[in-house]
Amino acid sequence: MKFIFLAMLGFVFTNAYTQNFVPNYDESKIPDYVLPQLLISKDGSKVSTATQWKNKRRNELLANFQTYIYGKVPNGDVDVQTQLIKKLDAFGGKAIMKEVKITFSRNQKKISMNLLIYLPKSGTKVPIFLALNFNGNYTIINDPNISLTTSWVPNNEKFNITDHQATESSRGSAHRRWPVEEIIDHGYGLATIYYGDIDPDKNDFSDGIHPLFYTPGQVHPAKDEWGSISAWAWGLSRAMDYLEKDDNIDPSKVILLGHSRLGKAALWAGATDERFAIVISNESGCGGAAISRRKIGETVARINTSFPHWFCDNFKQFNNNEDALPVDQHMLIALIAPRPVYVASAEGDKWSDPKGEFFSAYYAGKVYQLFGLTGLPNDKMPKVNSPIMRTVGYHIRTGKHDLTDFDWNQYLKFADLHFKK
Ligand code: GTR
Repeated sequence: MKFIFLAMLGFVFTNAYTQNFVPNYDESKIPDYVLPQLLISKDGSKVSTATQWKNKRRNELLANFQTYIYGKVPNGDVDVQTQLIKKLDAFGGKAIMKEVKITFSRNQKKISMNLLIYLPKSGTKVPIFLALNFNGNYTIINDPNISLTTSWVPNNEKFNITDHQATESSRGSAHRRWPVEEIIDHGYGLATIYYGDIDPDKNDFSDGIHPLFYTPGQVHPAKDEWGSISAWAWGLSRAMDYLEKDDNIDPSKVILLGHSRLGKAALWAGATDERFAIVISNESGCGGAAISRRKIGETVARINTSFPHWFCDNFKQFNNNEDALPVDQHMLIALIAPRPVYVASAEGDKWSDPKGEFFSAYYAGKVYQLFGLTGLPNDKMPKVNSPIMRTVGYHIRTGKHDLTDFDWNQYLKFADLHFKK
């Protein structure tokens, strides 16, 4: 009874806050702020070499992001079973399509995620993009061979989804965001997973991967334990465990890509798992690439209220209190160094704060310089549709919040630039 009352109260508060929230889009109204120092260690010492960064500063920052923002993955092994469920020719025989079911079990509970893979038939181990998708593997392309997801999906009248179960009517519905044949023709593979297989995107910690790691009696992650973004990132690392074993894939050339909330997950996975060779954030915004202290568009308080399950509970201490954060998001980008990282924004996506995303990418450059690599050339945002590609890449394109062909074309070029040199 008490729990139901509190849940109702929470719901009323969330709705009221979300409805009354007025985002600031005026640069002149940004409060003065000082970014935490990237290259000064906790003990006050200066970080001036790549070794000092790798052995000391990087660990301090990673620990802060773990404790205060995304949450720690609890200790303990999980049993993993991998099963190849489909292997077929695709695109008239120039590619193969595979479905790999990966089942995790622990604590008498189990969940499965389905990895959908397209690979060009090239005779060599290919580089591959790995990306989570929003609505199910079967939505990324109109291919009748792809299994419908059996995980919880959001209801959607347009696609006749009324009981949180995927229906045939949304097969291929997201194809515009997934130029699979172009990726194949470019010599790359694509692997994708429905993010809801790992943890359904709702404020409910009784489903998804979290309960497998609970201690006896636990029903919710501890304050510094993983929220959903960290869980999705964990799933990406488990997909990587599989990619490393696939004979047709080059595990040293896995490019992690994510859009929006899945861009936040891609950045966090790229920060925590150094096996990912390149990391791409497409319009990841607040809690992703955007500087939190700018408070433009979506803010920490707003994201923690609308999506209370995305970050760890400790992050809520920083609602309307960004200056107290021990880190800011340029440090997240820096955690990816020395591996190439690409941050992308869209002009019409003010909610994600394009300028704040650009600044993160720019400031992270200091760490790339320690490795003798080049970040973005200066703190002036480039013109729209004029990508910059160094070890750090950035573009702002025309158009709205989306993942478009323009974006993909840049990512293919960026991957070529770093893999084919
Ligand atoms: C919005 C959210 C953003 C972004 C976006 C998305 O509602 O406020 O942080 O993640 O969703 O994932 O499409």
